Amino acid sequence: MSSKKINEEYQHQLIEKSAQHYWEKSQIFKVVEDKSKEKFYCLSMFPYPSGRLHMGHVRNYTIGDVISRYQRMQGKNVMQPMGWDAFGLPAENAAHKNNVPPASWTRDNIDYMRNQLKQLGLAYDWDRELATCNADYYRWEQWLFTRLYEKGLVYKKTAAVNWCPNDVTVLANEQVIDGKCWRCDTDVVRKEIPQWFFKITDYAEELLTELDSLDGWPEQVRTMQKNWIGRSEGVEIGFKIAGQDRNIKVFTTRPDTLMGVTYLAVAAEHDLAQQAAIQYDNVAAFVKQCTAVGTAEAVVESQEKLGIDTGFKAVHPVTGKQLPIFIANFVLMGYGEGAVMSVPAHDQRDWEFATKYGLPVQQVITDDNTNIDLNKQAFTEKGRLINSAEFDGLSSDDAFTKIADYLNKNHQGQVRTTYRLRDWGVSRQRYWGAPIPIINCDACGAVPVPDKDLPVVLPEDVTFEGVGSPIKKMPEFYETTCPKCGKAAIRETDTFDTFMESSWYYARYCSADSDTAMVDERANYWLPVDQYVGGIEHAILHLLYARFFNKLMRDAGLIKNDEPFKNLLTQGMVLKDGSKMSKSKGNTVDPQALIEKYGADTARLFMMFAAPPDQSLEWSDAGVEGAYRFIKRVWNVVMKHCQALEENTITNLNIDALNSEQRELRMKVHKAVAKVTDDIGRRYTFNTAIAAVMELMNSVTKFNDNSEQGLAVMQEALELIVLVLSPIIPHVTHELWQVLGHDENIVNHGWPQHDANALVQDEIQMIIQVNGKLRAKMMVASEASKDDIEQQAFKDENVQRFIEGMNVVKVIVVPKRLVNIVVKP
Ligand code: ANZ
Ligand code: ZN
Repeated sequence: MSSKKINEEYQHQLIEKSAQHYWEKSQIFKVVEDKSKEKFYCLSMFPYPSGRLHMGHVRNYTIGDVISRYQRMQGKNVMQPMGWDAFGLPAENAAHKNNVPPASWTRDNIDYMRNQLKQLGLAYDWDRELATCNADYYRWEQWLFTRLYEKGLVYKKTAAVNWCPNDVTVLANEQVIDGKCWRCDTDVVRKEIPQWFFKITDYAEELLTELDSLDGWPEQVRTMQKNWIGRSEGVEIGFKIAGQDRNIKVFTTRPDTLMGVTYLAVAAEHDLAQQAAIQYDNVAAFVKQCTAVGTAEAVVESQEKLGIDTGFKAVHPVTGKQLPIFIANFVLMGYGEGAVMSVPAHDQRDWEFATKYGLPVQQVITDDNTNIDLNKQAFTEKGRLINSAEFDGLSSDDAFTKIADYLNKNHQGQVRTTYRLRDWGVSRQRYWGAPIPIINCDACGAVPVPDKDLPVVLPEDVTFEGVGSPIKKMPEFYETTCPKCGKAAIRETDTFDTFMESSWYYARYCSADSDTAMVDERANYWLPVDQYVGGIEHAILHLLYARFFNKLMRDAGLIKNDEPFKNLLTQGMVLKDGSKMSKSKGNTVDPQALIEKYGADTARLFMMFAAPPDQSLEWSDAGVEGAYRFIKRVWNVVMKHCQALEENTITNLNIDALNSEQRELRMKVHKAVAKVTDDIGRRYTFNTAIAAVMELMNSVTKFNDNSEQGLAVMQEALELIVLVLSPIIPHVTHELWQVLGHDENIVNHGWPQHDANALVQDEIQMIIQVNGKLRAKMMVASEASKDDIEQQAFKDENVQRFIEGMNVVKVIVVPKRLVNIVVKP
């Protein structure tokens, strides 16, 4: 025991430095595969190296670290890695602003933030650190991309981008502010350019059905993904175009409403709309207005429904009636067929449109229990068919099949499943990203860069002059020769969407040092991630892309697991005065100042105590002070105890020799251990675990017993408190564990088991009187409260006989002796 520590004050700087130094020197968190042990892979979402950590990071990484340290104490082989999501637009913005190349800006930030993470005492295996901007990382996604190209899972097609005609450049969505360019305020337009896509739609069904197996994910996130994938069962119907020899296809989920169709509507980008635009100027103007920026679905939903008649007519497949074909701004080109059969009586959007343009509303579904008033709104529920000729009387569900069969027989329709999910466009016209490994040859077309020429390294020594990506102006980068025919050819200068890099980093950590494979055999030991921790803002895109990439890697034979993340914890936001901490609101608190003033343990304890991890956490200076005081209190109690140990004789704990106060404290200690174990291990309610230890500390502080067994009980209590707090406040507990007489490093100690025998309460006998006369005896827990004792007394049968029909005047409880019930007739 380092007796010189006794009576020293709690000095967080010294303590934290020394613990961190020890962990680093002993490489204690470095892990390798060990088949004899159960593995636990704990991953927190890696940060974008923006410059410095914010409180959201501190919260995220503390949660992951507490779980990791707890699992390690459970005897598992725990891997907890960390890295950097290092590509992205902010680095380019900084380059414009400060004239520093994105590469050096990013790497400086990484160095600073790595140091900050180390100051938080996070139990990472730093040997696995990766930065996605390094060629030894992104070369593997370039490699996979060329494999998938060969398999037909990536393809090229033209798609719209935001284009600034003044700067002559593509803009990211974030760079379009109120429809204008962020730099020059020019109106942004849409432009169609060739881009690369991943066929994520090939995996739509698996991505959807496997959600059911992810029972370690929050229901909310699974629902969000389900809606995003958006599976619809419906019928694709071909309407003949009057006077022409061709069809217009629509997709509907409600073929039961076929007889209520009164017009058709197509998207502005639809062929038919384009043809009408050639013929009529007003149609051309309307189409132009619709195809300007902002056809994102959210915009479409919110804007006023507008349309125009194309002049074309469609022929109803059952009645043969001619129906007008409109262009409508709420029909999306990217969904179904880009055309709808409109049923104003039973679809609200169609109803609003029909009402506005004076189109007929024809009811075909009814329901006896609903008061349907089609003058007010559409009736959108399913029901029973009317006004539908041979289909009258059918239920909507039966009609679905009957009408689909009818159309199928006439070669005018077939059942089809549609997904809202679109293929993933991965081309970005930005500089700071991984180059797309394609060479465009006039003769051979798009040719993937052969393995031997990978990686295609992004030039890092660049200057940002004017606008646009610097590599688009660097012939030394893009001028090359075709790998197929050897003639001069042009390298792709677009880069990958940065979601690419974050879609597989979790797998790369398993074999981060491999320079011969994307991931190797070691991944099959570690995957899937047992616990993933991160923000809810990634509930859809990042998690969906990562799940997709996992399946791509599986199908390329690289890994075996079907899903990447077994359990998902989405941490809540850090709020200040009720709103999210953010730079733009100017309400941030800098973690660095917090760590310097109070230490990492206080920061960690506050974060874990202030709220359950999945709920938002309100910043509180008083809460931080409270956390700091609590740590000091634990420190002082241990010091005081060690002083007493020096001044008194000590002995081993002898459970049979304890008096009732000693037994009582021991019971509280073991109850708390049981609760903390359940709260941390199963419920993930770290806040209630901490509250239990705080409450226990009150009893420990009051316990003043320097007898041999008193000190032994105290020693056990303090050891257990230090052990269960160690995942949360690892530095001070590292120190206190030694102060309590252990040489062994607390990190390698197992998680304590509570002593079930200690929880058994002592029982004592009490007598029950009615009006002073002995009527019964009962056994009562020695800790029982007055209320409990009273209640138990009233339950006694004999007592009930004597008070039946009487009024209870008062009840006197003499603890540990008797209860007297005073009654009157
Ligand atoms: C006729 C109908 C009648 C419809 C009715 C609905 C109710 P979900 O369920 O989301 O898949 N639709 C089809 N393609 C569209 C497109 N490109 N843009 C906008 N809307 C489109 O939606 C399927 C329904 O959305 C389809 O069923 C179609 O309208 C519309 F009482 O067809 B429905
Ligand atoms: Zn060629």
